[in-house]
Amino acid sequence: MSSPQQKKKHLYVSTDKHRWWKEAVVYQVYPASFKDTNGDGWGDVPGITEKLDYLKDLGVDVIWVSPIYKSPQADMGYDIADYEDIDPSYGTLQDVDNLIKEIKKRDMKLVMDLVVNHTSEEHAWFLDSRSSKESSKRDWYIWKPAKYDADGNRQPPNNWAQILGEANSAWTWDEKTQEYYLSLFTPEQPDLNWENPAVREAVHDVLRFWLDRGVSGFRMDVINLISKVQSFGDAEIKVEDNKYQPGDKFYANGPRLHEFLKEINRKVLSKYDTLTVGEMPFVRDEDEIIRVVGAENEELNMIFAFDIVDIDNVPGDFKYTLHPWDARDLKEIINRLQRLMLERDGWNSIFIENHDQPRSVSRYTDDSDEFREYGARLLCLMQTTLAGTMYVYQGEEIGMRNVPPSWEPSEYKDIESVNFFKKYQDMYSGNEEKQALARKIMQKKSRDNARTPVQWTAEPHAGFTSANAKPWMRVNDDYKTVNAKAQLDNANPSPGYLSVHAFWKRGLEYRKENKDVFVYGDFEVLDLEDKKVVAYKRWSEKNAFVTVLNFSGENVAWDKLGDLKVKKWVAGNYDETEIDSKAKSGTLDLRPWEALLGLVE
Ligand code: TEU
Ligand code: CA
Repeated sequence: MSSPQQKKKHLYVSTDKHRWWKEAVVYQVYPASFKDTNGDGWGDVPGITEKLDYLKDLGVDVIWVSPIYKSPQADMGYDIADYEDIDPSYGTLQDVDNLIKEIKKRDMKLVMDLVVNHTSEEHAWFLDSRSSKESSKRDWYIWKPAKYDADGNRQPPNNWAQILGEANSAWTWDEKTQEYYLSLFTPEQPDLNWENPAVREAVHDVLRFWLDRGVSGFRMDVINLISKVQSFGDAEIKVEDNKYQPGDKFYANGPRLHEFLKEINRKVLSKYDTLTVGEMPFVRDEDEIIRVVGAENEELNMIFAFDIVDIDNVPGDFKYTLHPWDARDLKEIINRLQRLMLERDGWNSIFIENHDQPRSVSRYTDDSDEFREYGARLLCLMQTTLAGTMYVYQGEEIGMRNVPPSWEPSEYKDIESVNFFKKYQDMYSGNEEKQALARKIMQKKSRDNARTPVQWTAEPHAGFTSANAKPWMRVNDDYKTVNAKAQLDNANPSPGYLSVHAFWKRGLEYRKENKDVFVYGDFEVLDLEDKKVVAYKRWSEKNAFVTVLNFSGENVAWDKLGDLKVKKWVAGNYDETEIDSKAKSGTLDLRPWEALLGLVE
């Protein structure tokens, strides 16, 4: 199979400690856009309950719901005003209890989104904190006096940029008490002060509240930002034409992060059987990652690493930039993270979409009518054959696309897009080229792309809400052809082809049947150098598979199978009635975006 040298390097490694959360298929629901049941154009909790049979049938084990707590929705619920209540736009606590009951009935689990780096400015804790410098909750948040420049103008305490609006400072001035508070994401999202033990205890209570109500774990929003370097110094100047600078060196994986995570684990999580996944932007350091997800370290089960979803950002710059990439970049990331977890007993999460990212079929493949379904099946084949816990984002299973380029900027609702577009209008007013670039970047990178309503049917508003309602966000124009019903009704659109949905369903099933390989098995990348093809081998003591993915719109004669011999091609994104005619060794002729999975001798 592999050369003797490689064999020596890769004695069979397996993270063979079976856990339910390693084998689980997690489906992310972005509730506002999932399913509306009361005709107000906004998705709701009963809408999730209504679709449980659909999710069960797809092969989902765990449902992660983005925030449904009480919130003024400045950042779509990632600004929480009450951790122990549900926003009326989503329903009631009783609706959630009912959802949990129905989920359990189907032998599935619910994971909540825990947003505790910051609260809403409308949370009672913050209202109290900002009421006076003497408030007992003053130091529940991060308050600092102003600085003054040479001309005597008031300036924020340092030069950090706001994450969801980089033209602005990360600090917000409070007129009443004449100090700044830290608000890394938006002024409506003040950062909690985790240095204060009372804050940490209050957070622990939030976890207990939901665990005792029957949830099975948490996706922890930007959990690696909770410990800040207490000097609050200026960040290095990296983006020349911006007043404020990326400050992540000071707040990502800060000095007390591991202490705080271990405390959560010891005091709360260790008393329950949970799935925990920490969202961790900015971190690339392997030791840092293993400190969190290493089996021995008692922090979190896994993290969301940003390597793949940052692949097209200009390094060191902000996210709303465009940067070319090819299969080599993707392979480098996959290889590094797969090997890291095997060699150091950690655990991966496998995802390429969520509510903060553009649609994967548009971003990593070709979403034209000609290739969209091939691209979506290719990405499914990739994800379902990698080691880690699988995350599927709503609509990914039917190959939903980015919003069309023709949409006006006014269709973009996300605060991050709004701030970005405003920055370009302010900075480059009258410059048509820059305005066109801003629109292009938004269409390629904005979070709105993933937030259009789920396309259930070909009926008005794609069946997301009632015909006479106005959905909170416009439905993608392609819903008449791209929708779940069409793919369920016609799982075999032509002989040898599966609909994207049917391909996902079979892929998830196959992954579970062969979990010794796909979940727990070893990994070896084939040929890091090729610019178009991503390929790797996965194996256990029983079986070995090879995945070959042509990440290009061209025909490729690929000859890097080496001494691997394919016994049988078991899945492909082209006509599977002809799959047996594909070469089983030597040179493999790949069509545009062709993807193959083979059982290896
Ligand atoms: O996102 C954190 C984050 O850093 C990015 O993914 C963010 O979306 C941005 O695009 C970076 O440029 C989490 C949530 O997933 C996101 O929806 C929230 O807006 C954010 O935290 C604040 O809670
Ligand atoms: Ca509703």
